[in-house]
Formats: sequence, structure tokens, C-alpha cells
Amino acid sequence: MAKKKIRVALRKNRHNRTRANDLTQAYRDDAPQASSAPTHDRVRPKGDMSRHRTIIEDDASPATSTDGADHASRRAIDTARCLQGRVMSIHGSTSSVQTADGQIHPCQVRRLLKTLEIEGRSVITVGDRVWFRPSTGGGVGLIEKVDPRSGVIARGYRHRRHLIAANVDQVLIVSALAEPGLKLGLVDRYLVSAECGGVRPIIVLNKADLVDLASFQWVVGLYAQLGYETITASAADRRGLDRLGQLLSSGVTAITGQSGVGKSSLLNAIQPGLNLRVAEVSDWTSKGRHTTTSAELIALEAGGYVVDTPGLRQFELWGVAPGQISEHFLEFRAYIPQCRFPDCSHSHETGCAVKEAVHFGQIHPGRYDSYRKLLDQKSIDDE
Ligand SMILES: Nc1nc2c(ncn2[C@@H]2O[C@H](COP(=O)(O)OP(=O)(O)OP(=O)(O)O)[C@@H](O)[C@H]2O)c(=O)[nH]1
Ligand SMILES: [Mg+2]
Ligand SMILES: [Zn+2]
Repeated sequence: MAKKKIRVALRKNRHNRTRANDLTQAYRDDAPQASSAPTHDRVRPKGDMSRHRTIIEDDASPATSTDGADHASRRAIDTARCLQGRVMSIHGSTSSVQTADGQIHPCQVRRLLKTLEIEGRSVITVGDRVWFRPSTGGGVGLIEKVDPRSGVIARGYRHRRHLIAANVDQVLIVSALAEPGLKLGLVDRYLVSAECGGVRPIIVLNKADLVDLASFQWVVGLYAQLGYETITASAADRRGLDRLGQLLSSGVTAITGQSGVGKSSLLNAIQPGLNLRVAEVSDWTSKGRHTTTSAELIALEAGGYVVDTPGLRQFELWGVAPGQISEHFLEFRAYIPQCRFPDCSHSHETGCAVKEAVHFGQIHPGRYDSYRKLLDQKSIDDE
């Protein structure tokens, strides 16, 4: 196999305090910690920048993107000395890695892998499949390699990628019909994000016990017509829970949605005894709640794994060029080839078939509105 030398900066793991790279902390702060990583910008001796180390890696496996894990996945390791497992949770610099026999091994990321960190972000995330050298004598294992990922849940925050979970098969996009009220712009944003990450989206309209459902039938119709499974649910009256339980019983499912929409409550209702923390009072109006503070992979009794994610206050799309956003609005597809200009952005152009379809009621104006907000990179505040 062809080998390639790559140069890695040494300063990354020499100067950063490990504690500052704590993902859990990032969630607690309600913002990915990369945004608070001025430690990189500290004044350094000039020669410091040139401190590099050369490592040899396989040159054969595909690089799907430029992030640290993909680099990490291309590293050659001595698999005979390693075990394979799945990252269940990350607390500080220690990850819990589960092997096929169900055992949990506390592991740290090998220092050489840490050098591939980008902006202080850990190279691993919950759901990653990793190879690690088990500890001898009760210590921690060392993660040597991360397998290539499929199905990622990621969002942007202050122009950086915040990876929440990897190797996810489907995502429940949970919104509350009331307390807090439905924000379809946010649903559309999560939908585009799921499609981009290669994860099947399922829409959950939650807290159905609080509203008259008749006035929301059009929402169910709108998304069902686009081919998205749309479930009305309530932890309070157990509506929709059978179907959700069924969906969750295989593969890995992530649960996303703004804070307070009842994600943890739904999981607790589906599997009594799970005891995920939920907000004690329905104080969805108060800011900075965020009861769930870090992502964690949970094995369900009925089979399948779930990742309960914390709702983030701001959610930017990540990894989608403006020109690609329209591809993820499925109902636009039929009209796009009829636009006068081949590079039509469906915003200001004359002869735009998409805008015409909105005008004639073939495309829902709310969906077009969501598209325009995403195109303009306007953040939809989830407060
Ligand atoms: N009426 C009603 N209230 C609900 C329902 N589900 C959850 N709640 C209430 O909504 C509040 C928030 O629920 P959580 O489950 O903590 O919400 P979450 O989405 O996990 O929130 P974060 O962890 O902050 O992202 C709690 O006070 C729940 O009791 C429901 O089906 N009906
Ligand atoms: Mg929660
Ligand atoms: Zn157009």
C-alpha cells in the first residue's frame, strides 16, 4: 500500500489545555467551545510555528472531507494490537468506548491523533467507530484510529463545524406545537441539515395534547406530501409513541430540536426507567435552560440506539453551498430546470419558475420563505 508522509503541527497538543477542549463544557455553555478558543492566538515564540512532526499514513483510503477524523481514519495502525468499538459518550478528554461484547472501555485519544484536531475540536465524536489499544492494568485505553463516518449530525456555529454525532441512520426532528410554538423555519433548517449529513429525517410534532390538532393538519399534510414521515406525538397522553418506539428499535437515531420541545421526555416515555433529565417545570420561556447538556449514545431495551442531543440556541447550516440549498427543497426540483437562467438562485431573478410556482400556489410560501432565509444565511433564532 502506498504510504504518504504528512506533516502535523506539534503546537496543537503542546499548548492547548486539554480541559479547554471539553465537549461537555461546550454544551453547558450552549456554544461549541471552538468559539472560545483564543488559546490558539496566544503570543508564541516565532520559531514555534515550524515545529512539525512527520507521520506516515496510508495513501489508499478515500478522504471524504478535510476534517480531522478523515485524516485520522487514514492512519495505518497495528490492528492486531487494537480492539474495535463505538464511542458512546465523551466527557472531557475521556471517551467511553463500547466493544461488541458490551464492555465499556474508558479511552483517551492518542496524542498523535490529537495533533489532527482542527481549532481545538476533538477528532472523535459520539457514534464514531474507533480502534483502540486497550489499557493494561486498569488505566485508560488509547484511541489510535477513527473509521470513516456515514450519517453525520453537524451544525455550524460562528462559522465553524460542530459535529454532534456520527454513523447515525435517522434523525427525529422534534418541534413542539405549543410551549414553545411551532417554528417551521427551524424544521426546514433541520431537514436540509439531515439531508446533507446523509441521515433520514423524521418529523415529530410534539406536545399534541396542548393544541387542537385540526388547526395543524395542514402541516402534517405539507411534510407528508413531500415524503417525510410526520408523527404527531405527546409524552403526556402517549400519542404517537408506538410508532416512535418502532422506529427507534433499529439502527442509530438522533433526536434534535430546540430546547424545551420535549426530546428527553419522549425518550423517557418510550422507555420508562431511562430517567433522562427533563426540565422540571414547563419554563420554556426562560433562556439558557438546556436540560440535556451533552450528546450520549443510549442502547434501548427494544434494540437500537438513540442520541439525545441538547437543543442549541443558534443553529447555522454547515457544509452546504448556497447553490445547493435548493436541491434539498424537494418540491423545487421539478421547477428548477424551467428557470430562465441556469444558475438561478430563485431569489431576485426574472423568469424564475420556482417563484412562479409559489405565486400559483404549487409551492408553499412558508417553505419558500425558509429557503430564502437559508440562502441569506439568516440565523433562525430558536428562542
Ligand atoms: N404538555 C406537555 N408537556 C411536555 C410534553 N413533553 C415534555 N413536556 C414538558 O416540556 C418541558 C421540556 O421537556 P424536556 O423533555 O426537558 O425538553 P428537551 O427537548 O429535552 O429540552 P433540552 O434538553 O433543554 O433540549 C418539561 O417541562 C416537560 O414536562 C408533552 O408531551 N406535553
Ligand atoms: Mg433534553
Ligand atoms: Zn429560479
